[in-house]
Amino acid sequence: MNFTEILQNLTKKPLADCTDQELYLALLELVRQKSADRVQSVTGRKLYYISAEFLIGKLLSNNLINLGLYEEARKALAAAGKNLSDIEEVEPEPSLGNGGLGRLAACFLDSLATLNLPGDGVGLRYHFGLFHQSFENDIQNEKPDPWLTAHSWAEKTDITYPVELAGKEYTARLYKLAVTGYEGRTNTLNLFDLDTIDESIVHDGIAFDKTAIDKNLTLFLYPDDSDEAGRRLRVYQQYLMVSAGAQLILAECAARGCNYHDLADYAAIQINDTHPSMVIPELIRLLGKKGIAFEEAVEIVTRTCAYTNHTILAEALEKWPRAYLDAVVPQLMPVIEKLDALARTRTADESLAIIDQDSLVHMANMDIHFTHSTNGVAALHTEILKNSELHGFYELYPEKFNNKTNGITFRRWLLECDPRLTARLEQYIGSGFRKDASELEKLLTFADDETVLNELTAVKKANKEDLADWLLKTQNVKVNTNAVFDIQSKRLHEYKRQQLNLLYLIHQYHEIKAGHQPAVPLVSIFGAKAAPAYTIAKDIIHALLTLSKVIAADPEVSKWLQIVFIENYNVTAAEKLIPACDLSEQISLASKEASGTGNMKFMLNGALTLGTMDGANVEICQQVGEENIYIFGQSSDQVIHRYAANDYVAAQWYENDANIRRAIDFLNGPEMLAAGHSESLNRLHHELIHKDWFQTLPDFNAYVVRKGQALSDYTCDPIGWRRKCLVNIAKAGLFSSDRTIAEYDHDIWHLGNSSRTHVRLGA
Ligand code: Z16
Repeated sequence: MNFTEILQNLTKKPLADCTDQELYLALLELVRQKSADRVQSVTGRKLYYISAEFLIGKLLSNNLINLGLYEEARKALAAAGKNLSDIEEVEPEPSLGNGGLGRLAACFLDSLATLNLPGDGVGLRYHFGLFHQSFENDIQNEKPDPWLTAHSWAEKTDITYPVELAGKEYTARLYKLAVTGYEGRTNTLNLFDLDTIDESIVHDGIAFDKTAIDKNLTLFLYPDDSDEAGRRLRVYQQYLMVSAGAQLILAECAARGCNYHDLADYAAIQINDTHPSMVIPELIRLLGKKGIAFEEAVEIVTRTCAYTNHTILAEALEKWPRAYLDAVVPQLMPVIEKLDALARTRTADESLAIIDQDSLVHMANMDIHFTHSTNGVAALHTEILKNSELHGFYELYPEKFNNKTNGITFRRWLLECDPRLTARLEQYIGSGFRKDASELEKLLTFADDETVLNELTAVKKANKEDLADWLLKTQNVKVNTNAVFDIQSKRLHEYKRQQLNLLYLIHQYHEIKAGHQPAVPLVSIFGAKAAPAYTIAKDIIHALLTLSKVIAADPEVSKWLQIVFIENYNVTAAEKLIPACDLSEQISLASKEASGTGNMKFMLNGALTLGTMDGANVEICQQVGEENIYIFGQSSDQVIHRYAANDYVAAQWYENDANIRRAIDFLNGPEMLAAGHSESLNRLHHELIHKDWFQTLPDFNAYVVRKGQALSDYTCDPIGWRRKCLVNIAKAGLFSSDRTIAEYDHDIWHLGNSSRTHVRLGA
């Protein structure tokens, strides 16, 4: 059968007569069948990547590419007058993650399957995932974002496990989603849910009754935690995930012959941030029920589990009041108390305890004591963990600490999102880079080939035209594709410093007004969701939207400057933005961004980075060399010292620098107040002068200068600019998640039969 016949067998009528919806369902079914053919039996150690988030994005094209069906499908559909990209639009995006951490989990699943490693995900089947963002009156508005349609990638199974929450028994049901590898095996993403969830209790945006657990437990990813009921609900969610997950792991291992004493020979469990940390006491509890004594269970679990830390922001390291745990998971508290007592026999340092004097349970502390590996996600981040944030732990367990610099899957972030660039690369260096990312370095031989450089410029230009079409269609804005496309897309957080970019744009507004024309027109694009209860983050969004209007209304300025804040930034939007980017904004306060992964995606697609020496930017700089990246700002050491000395006073910077003052005072000056909301603008103005916790002002001038340099290079030396882009693409291979996963496997997991684990336990 040819491809058209195969598809027609599924649609039961000529393809030309099918709706896009019918074709989507046929392709979904085809992918199901083909991916099932690639399921392999497991021998030896298997990974369970347990995570509250898997930001998988749309799956149709990704699966077609990985199964080698994309081109055939595209051609068969085209022959029937159908467009695969129209069919892609039918698919709702599963937004089961906030940002980097969730997307990393999705990239890791792709690489595990691609490398033919046995590794499944364990998580929750949220009904809505992250909220849908719209702007109403230039203010972020949140609504549910449904993705579960009648025919969904996640298939319901008959497998259920009992989970006890607050003394009541609930039934967790397993849904399985096939994870295809690129020319590799098929693994599984296991997602748990309750049958009793009631989507109709959601009202007024994303509000719902937080007490009706049987109806609301898996409604949303990260329900609003600004009140206590919301925080308790997170504990409920986390325990549902880890208890059902632990039962699944034990059942699968037992079915393969595990006698529980040898669990570590059958399973490796990676704990993704602290959200799944309760899997440690839960496994110890379940092993106890199988007749294994506490001491041995602790050793088994320590050998089986490993922990990844994704942040040094203290407020992001979870500490649960023990009263919550007493109420929600009373069965775990005796175990957690014994773990606390055991930890206290290993160290007298109170700050390393699990239960502190205020009766807070420190989840990360439990992870580090009772897993065999703690890793950071970029070289700088791991060094900061070892030398400052987790220094006491590092002294106690030096052998547990290791670095695993993040990575991204090139299937989604190059082959799928940038087919033009992919085709050119194949023409220059062959297709080996599809499986071995380090082959991108072959591109360096073309660094002085002007034909190649001009072709790369043409690719970028065409991608910018595509983005311009998409912006017109979806956001109703027109952009000038001769302008530099400068993009900052990531969650809205003060440490990521969208407000620094905002102050720059105000500065440019004034400069243009004063007759200082910039080197080139600039289109400054933002994509970001703010946590619903994060007031200052929402104020920053409002200020950018308001400034965007002020500029658009001013013909003198709008010739040179345009701000586009796209609505509802998600994986699908990222796939449109990234290939069209010239300048990638990675401007977090040094030391605060653990790694970043957007930085890698932009680089791979031939954008240059404007960034601080933070997270993986440091390694990007090392790869490409200082002449191929725009670095500015304080170093992480300077920042850490400033925090330690506690002597940063924003108001002094404001008073002593006329440019800073001019930019900040514009925020609630007459032009902005006429176009925006005074309460929000005044609040942000006040925050920047009197707090500025993430030290925007000390980096302001350096940022203005460096960005100016980048824009003038872009205009004055287009060939030199494109050569820098080429070097960035060529040097991006290090940031393939295939490399990251190979390192995890080599150092921590030892999957399959290749080797048994011989992990050294702590003191
Ligand atoms: C998250 O996305 C990250 C850290 C965290 O503690 C919680 C969430 Cl939801 C991010 C980091 O901020 C980012 O630097 C990193 O690249 C990403 O996790 C993946 O490691």
